[in-house]
Amino acid sequence: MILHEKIAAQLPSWRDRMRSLAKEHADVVVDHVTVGQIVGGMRDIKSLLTDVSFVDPAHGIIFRGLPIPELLKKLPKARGGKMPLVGGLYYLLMIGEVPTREQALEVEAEWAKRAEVPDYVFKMLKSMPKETHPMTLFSQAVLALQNSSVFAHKYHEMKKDVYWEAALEDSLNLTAKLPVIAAYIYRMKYFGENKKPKYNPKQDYGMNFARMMKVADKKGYAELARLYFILHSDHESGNVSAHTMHLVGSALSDPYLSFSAALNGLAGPLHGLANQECLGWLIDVKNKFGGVPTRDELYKFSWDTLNSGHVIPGYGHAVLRVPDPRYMAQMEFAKKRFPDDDLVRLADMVFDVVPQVLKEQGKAKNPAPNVDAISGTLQYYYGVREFDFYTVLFGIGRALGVTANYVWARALGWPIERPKSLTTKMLEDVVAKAAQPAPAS
Ligand code: HAX
Repeated sequence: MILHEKIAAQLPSWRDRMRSLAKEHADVVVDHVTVGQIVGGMRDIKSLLTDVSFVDPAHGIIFRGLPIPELLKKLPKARGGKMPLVGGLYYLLMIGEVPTREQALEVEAEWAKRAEVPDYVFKMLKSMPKETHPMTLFSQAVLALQNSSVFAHKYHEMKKDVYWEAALEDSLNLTAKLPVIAAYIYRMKYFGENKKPKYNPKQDYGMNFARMMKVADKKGYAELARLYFILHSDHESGNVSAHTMHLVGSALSDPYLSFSAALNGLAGPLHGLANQECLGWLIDVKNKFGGVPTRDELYKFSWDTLNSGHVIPGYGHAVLRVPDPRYMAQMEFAKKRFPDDDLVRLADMVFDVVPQVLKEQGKAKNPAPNVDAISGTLQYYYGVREFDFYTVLFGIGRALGVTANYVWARALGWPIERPKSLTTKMLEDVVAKAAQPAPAS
């Protein structure tokens, strides 16, 4: 299988690099850590290692060296579409090279072979109370699949240096099944259907998802699904979902256990729920003014939001200092396909007005839009209007990045993660010591 061959070929040199860092340079100091970082959620502490993606304050997320515009240009496209094959992105994340069309299609073919979901998973989902959150269902389904984990089954007979092979098998099996599970949850939860979605091997990942979701414009939605999954796939290792996968995986929990945990983190309101908040805010504006407001009305509405103690959702970012290229890519998608849609016009006006308001307020370090300022609007346009489902879509995309990281973490033999804790008293002692005058020399 192509991913296996390519990783195996690269492994010796990666292992050499890792060995050299660990054995010859282990004492080199990388950074210092402040009290503010410790009490501030470990913010920006440079302590994680990944080669799959990197968030650059000026260029946004860089996937294996490619910023988003370049990524979208270079990856091979789906047949009859302008958006890349998701299989091509997975190849890039795993291997670090832009695939040919054939290589991207090989990954797609692997997914098609592995997409069958056992019946008991659907039965379990169906038996859950109706009001269960779709992210809970999604995470449960992933956990329910854990008994098929190759990694878990082979664990006792495998040597450490082949863990990655079982991890790769699990990652391909898992990512193949996610669109089927998500589409089932969608049709069951909101439309009361109980039919098992069928993956069609003649269609790519994006088109399969669009067809199984049964949206009206399948071709358009397949393009959006491709873009959406690609843009949400990875975001370094420090955000909650990526870090959870990394941490749980470091205990050698298999990819199903680790990804289910990552989904539970993604389900938190401070992480994956932001896109629905943004769309909600836009719809509030639209409802209040009976359509797209004037610039002045929007300016006042934005200030009212801030003055009532709320943030303007979709704006600001912990790392980025420019408009998020993921926002720009989605806005370009919308403007090319449905520029006259009210919510798209409104989102565009928000892009014009809100940064100015945030600058006047003077708090946000980055007054520009992030990915969530527009992603819900695009789903809404295609008729996927059940806000609480949006995080499930994010989860399908995120699986691509975190499983690639998982495979490489096992391939390079990364150890169990174990940062050190201090007590509050210890931290206060450090502060008191730092405040003492330096002894005269
Ligand atoms: N509206 C109002 N105030 C904002 C703001 C916004 N959009 N963005 C930042 N600020 C405020 C912060 O609340 C903070 O105020 P306090 O000093 O009173 O606490 C101040 O500006 C400094 O914040 P920052 O350093 O610029 O930003 P943070 O790294 O602390 O936070 C956030 C980054 C994305 C959480 C923040 O910008 C925010 O709350 N934005 C709105 C919500 C949002 O869009 N979330 C989605 C983020 C994308 C994502 O990761 N999705 O998974």
